[in-house]
Amino acid sequence: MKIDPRDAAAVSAEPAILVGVRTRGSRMDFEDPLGELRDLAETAGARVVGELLQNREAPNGRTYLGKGKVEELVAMVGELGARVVIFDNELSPSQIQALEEEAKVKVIDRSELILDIFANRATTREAQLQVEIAQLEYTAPRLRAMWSHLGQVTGGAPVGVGTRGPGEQQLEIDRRLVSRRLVALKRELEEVQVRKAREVAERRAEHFTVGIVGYTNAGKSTLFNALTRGGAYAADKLFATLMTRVERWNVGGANAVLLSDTVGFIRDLPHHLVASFRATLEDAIHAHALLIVLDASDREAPAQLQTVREVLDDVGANTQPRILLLNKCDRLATLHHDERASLRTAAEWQEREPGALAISALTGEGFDELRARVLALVAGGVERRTLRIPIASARLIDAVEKRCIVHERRYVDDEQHGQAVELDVEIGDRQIEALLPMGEFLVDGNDARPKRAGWGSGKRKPPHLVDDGEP
Ligand SMILES: Nc1nc2c(ncn2[C@@H]2O[C@H](COP(=O)(O)OP(=O)(O)OP(=O)(O)O)[C@@H](O)[C@H]2O)c(=O)[nH]1
Ligand SMILES: [Mg+2]
Repeated sequence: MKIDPRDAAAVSAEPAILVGVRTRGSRMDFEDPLGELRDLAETAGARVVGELLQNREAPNGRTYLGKGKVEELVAMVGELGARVVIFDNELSPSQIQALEEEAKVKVIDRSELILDIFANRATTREAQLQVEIAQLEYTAPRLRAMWSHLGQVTGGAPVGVGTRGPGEQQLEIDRRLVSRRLVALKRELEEVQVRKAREVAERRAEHFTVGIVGYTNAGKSTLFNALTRGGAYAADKLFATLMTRVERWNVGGANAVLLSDTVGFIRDLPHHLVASFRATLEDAIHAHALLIVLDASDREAPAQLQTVREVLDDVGANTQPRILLLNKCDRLATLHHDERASLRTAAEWQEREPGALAISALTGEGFDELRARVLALVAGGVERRTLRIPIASARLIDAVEKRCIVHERRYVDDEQHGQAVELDVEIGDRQIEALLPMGEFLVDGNDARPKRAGWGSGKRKPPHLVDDGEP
């Protein structure tokens, strides 16, 4: 038997009713509480025909919604011909079961919806493995509910769970099949990930790496494409990107870094999903620096930034320097006055987030400053220094000329070192380190080689910059 819970949770093209329960401390958007769920549902392909919202101190244990609201929902389902009900909240298996008994249609929650989107987007083997594992782990305890979905899928009236559904024995067999499949999938994923972790470690040891992270739809892939040769899929959809991409980005002179585009974040992502995200975010977690992309034209930007920071903490990406990018600044001018009034102004952002940089991934506004900031990170503490390099080390001299600002050149000839060139340059610690593999030289009269703190602390091999073309 092939276990494919995707069929069970798939919502494509189905008339759907969205339901949200706003409890105390909920992070829903106040003005449009179901806005994000609507985007998610549409991204998954559902047709939203109705919405229902309830404010409650705490959810109802059995049906999440209060009794009266459940009746309202049942009536709506009938009137609007809905085939699926999508909850913004995370439901327990028994709540799903109880709601399905009442509504007589499929009920899924936000996590299942997100998983459904992931399932449709997953194109690489790694992403497919991650999605299937997350689905099985999430769905396995809901097998009963799943079987009622399958009852519908296979035609006929919805099966009342526990009445005409599969017997306990069948459920037990299915649970065992699920756990066996999980073991096999996890083993395969582990192999893929060991290889991936090795690649990431290699990249990190040899290059300065920069990860682009941010809320879904913030413009990460658009920025990535604008800065590099591109190739990342960018679209006005949630979770357009599921796998990381890595490309080189020239940040000025012959200094290039490796930039990675990553999967977007979203609020209230359940923990098992975060776990599968973790591997997807390997590049970002181990990056030397992070660019946090925020859609500054979205009213929810402050809450989204908070989510992004929480996820970064969760996955352990919290030691490297970060640059906050206020993206889509070109849109601000086109917004209606009322819409703009609900946004933070650039000045307000600056005040709360010193160092935030307004950019537009579409028009390229702010890119020069962004390059300069990243270059400063790459270079380390830039100072004016004098380098003495043997004339014979043509490659080294060339690299310095290309990567640094050179104020003066002098040719010198000393007995100990022979013919050399002295360059007065602006150069950072990391740039010096990056030059070490190319040959011996003096910095302000001292051998350049004494130990310096590298990018990858404890790494024996000094990391170096990517060479864009021949020096
Ligand atoms: N006006 C404007 N639109 C932008 C800008 N940057 C991105 N967009 C649009 O925002 C939408 C989402 O862009 P993506 O680059 O796919 O966003 P993402 O962060 O990669 O999204 P996910 O991969 O889904 O997490 C697209 O329709 C882009 O054209 C910008 O600076 N200005
Ligand atoms: Mg993307």
